[in-house]
Amino acid sequence: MTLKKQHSLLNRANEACDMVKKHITEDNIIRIISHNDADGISAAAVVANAIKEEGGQFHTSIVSRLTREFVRELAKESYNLFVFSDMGSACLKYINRLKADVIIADHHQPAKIEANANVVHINPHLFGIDGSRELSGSGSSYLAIRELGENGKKHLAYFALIGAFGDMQSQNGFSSVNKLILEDGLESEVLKINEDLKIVSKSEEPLYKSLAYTLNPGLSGLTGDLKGSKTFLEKIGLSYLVKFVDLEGDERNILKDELIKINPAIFANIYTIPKEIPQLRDLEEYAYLLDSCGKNKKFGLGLGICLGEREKALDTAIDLQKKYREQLIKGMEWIKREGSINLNHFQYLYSEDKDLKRIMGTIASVGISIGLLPSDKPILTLARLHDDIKISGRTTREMVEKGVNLGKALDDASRSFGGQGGGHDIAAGAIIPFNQKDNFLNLFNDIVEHQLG
Ligand SMILES: [Mn+2]
Repeated sequence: MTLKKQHSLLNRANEACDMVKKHITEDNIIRIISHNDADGISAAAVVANAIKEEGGQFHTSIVSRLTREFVRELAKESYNLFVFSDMGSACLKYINRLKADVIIADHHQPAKIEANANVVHINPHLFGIDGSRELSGSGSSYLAIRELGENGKKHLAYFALIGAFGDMQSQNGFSSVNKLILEDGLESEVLKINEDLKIVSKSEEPLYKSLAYTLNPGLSGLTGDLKGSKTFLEKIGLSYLVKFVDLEGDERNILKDELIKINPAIFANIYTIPKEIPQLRDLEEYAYLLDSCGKNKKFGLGLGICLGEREKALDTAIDLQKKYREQLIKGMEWIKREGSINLNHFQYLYSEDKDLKRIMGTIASVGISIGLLPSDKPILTLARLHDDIKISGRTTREMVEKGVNLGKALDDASRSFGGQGGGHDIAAGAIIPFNQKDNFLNLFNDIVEHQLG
């Protein structure tokens, strides 16, 4: 059954591949529109890299949200092929009106309408595959170009996994279509797996920063805590200023044993591109770097790095990441101090602070993973933007198994008060008018209660 679903999905993707091939042959510039997070940027990158390798041309826009107005503007452009990656499925109604050929390569919950004949719609949900953990937007996009060229594009499969990491689809390794993509990457020999400590910036930062900046998996007492990390390293007899790569073998073993005591998941499979420079070698860290580009609205920078730009572009991106990490540390201090606001069936964070607003989603997840916030309730983060509130929601796999569907709950609750929302069962978003905040929170609480039966 599973294989049959995958087979139907791959068949759909091959239709897209033929479409891309046709437009490259006709020398058409291909218009790519993608989402602004790590998954969206890798999605645009995998398509753009494939087109580039085949001698084709592309024009890319990275946007935070696809609106009806934006699709209307696109309709005025004279391109013959539009590719929507990591977005588009929810906007099918408007995309259907485009007169050109269209590929949608998405993994968010799709609108319940049929695609027109000129639209190839790739989305795991259409084939009974779970888009929140079995395939990312960059994965859907990779499938759309997988068979392109003489030898296919398996050497680009790693971009699909960068996106999967960006969308947190790798909690216990990769499964389903993500696993198929992983096998493509291994087969191409561009990608390697080995077991090691999953701490970040092993060759760039002093050890205490590597520990404090490690978010996945979270390390209680160390993640987000520079002082805690220093104290921990002093206690186990290691210099906190040394870099991980400069540790002796026996020192690495001490560190490994002590970190495993805090969280066994810290020693796990690492996915790397050995031929890459150290800063981009680890796929998960590559995703973090793209995420900081995205969060700072430097989408071109992130995409440029994926297309091979190094040196200055990379320095700028790493600089952004440093600033972003400093903000995360402050954010972690904030939730440690304030905690979350609790209703019966969910908890939330609210802020009007410019810096906090950008990182609230991340600190909410990390806060739950290291026990600063309760894990038995979904969490919403509410960021005020003038007259609106931007909401993002996350929960755990366990809560989803109990019936929680945040995409549906946020969609229903926001619509009732003139907003809009949607997404995945485990992670979703919405926008509501500021003056409906309390009504929204109460209704959302009722909906989650109802979902929990
Ligand atoms: Mn995505």
